Amino acid sequence: MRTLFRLLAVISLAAAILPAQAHEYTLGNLVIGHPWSRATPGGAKVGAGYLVVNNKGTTADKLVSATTAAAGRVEIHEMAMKDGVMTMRPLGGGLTIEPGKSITLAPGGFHLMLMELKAPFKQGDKVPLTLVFEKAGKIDVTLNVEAIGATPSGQPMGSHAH
Ligand SMILES: [Cu+2]
Repeated sequence: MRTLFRLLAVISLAAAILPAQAHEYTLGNLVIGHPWSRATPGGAKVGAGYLVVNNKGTTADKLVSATTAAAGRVEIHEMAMKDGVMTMRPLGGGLTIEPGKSITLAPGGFHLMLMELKAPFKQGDKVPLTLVFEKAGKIDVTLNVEAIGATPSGQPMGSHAH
């Protein structure tokens, strides 16, 4: 009884120490780190999805698509400077993750574009998202919705011209 009590105390302590928003998923050789999104301003019909995929395997894999009940469709986008202007384009062929490498989807770079949002994202929301990889298959993850303008990398956010 006493041991059980102590165990429970340890578990609740661990839960208190771990940052609430750190979460990761493993799918075969892929490790998906901290999927997150930003709260959307009122009336916005698009949101974004950010995460890190680390390929611990020996062959390349590819993020080919994603779906969510929270949006009509999801596109994989790349954002880059072109002639001094931030532009964005869908990556029709998906996003390759080389073996031993990781790719980061983050503000100002690659991101998932959630189109036709059913409702605005509010800080603290948990948005279910299914990622589809060419080889590893499908996995359900949760996007943690953070504040509008949240930038974990500390980089200023580029304009998101949709
Ligand atoms: Cu986009």
